[in-house]
Amino acid sequence: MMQSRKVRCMAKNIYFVGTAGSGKSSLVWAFQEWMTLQGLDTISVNLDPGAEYIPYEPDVDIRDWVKVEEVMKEYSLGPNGAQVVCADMMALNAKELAEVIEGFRTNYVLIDTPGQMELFAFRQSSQVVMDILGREESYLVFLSDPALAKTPNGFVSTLMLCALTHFRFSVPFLNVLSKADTLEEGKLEELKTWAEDPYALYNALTDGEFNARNIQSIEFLKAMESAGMYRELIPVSAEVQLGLEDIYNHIQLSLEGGEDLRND
Ligand SMILES: Nc1nc2c(ncn2[C@@H]2O[C@H](COP(=O)(O)OP(=O)(O)OP(=O)(O)O)[C@@H](O)[C@H]2O)c(=O)[nH]1
Ligand SMILES: [Mg+2]
Repeated sequence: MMQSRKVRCMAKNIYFVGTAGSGKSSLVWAFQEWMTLQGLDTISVNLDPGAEYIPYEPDVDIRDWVKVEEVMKEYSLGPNGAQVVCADMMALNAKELAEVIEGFRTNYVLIDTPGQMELFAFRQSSQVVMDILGREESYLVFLSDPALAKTPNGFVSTLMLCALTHFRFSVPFLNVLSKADTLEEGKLEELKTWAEDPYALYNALTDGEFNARNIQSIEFLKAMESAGMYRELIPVSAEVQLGLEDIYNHIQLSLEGGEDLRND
């Protein structure tokens, strides 16, 4: 008898990471909508204990365990201090979080990370969370915000932020250019060229001028290239549903060797 193609295996944990306001929550929402339309089984997890507004209803929400507002009151802390305490408290609740997620018996866990990316990227607690949820099946989608990436120097900066995040977690990753719909066509083409051709970026960085800042950017760019961080940048948009299939294809290729779990 033919086996059904919709095989349930160990869930893949897909972390959406990026600077504050880069579009993480919107992309989780759009990607989940797209996955659902494809007949793929997903859940969304909010890992931002300070989130005030989330454009979707998370299936699992860290705020059920830890909330910035409450920590501020209980420990008389300001918002930043409370965020740090909350980030650390997340690790204490990671096992329970993993059990709740496991209870959904889903294939894809879409994880929305805190607004301030340093809380996720640089606190030890997120390493604990990733280990407990299953590091081998983890994938990072790093969001480069056009607000930063649109200048040559900012473009290299966002490559470095992506590299730093990857360096911290060492799991397969994809660098996406979020909110691509906000860029004029010419600008988007220019950013795509920078992403495909290091010489184009090199030329844009120097613009014929060699000053200390340019030389520094070029050295950083070279470091990104030799560290294998100078890679494809996928334009995506939650607003106009752009690049969502590209994200899925990259994840499949990386974690599943290309096997498609769609029930078509
Ligand atoms: N035009 C456009 N706007 C977007 C897109 N994605 C997000 N935005 C807007 O960007 C702002 C921030 O989006 P969020 O999804 O909340 O970003 P975030 O990274 O989750 O923000 P924090 O969690 O606060 O760091 C909101 O005003 C969104 O409407 C997009 O694809 N296109
Ligand atoms: Mg968010």
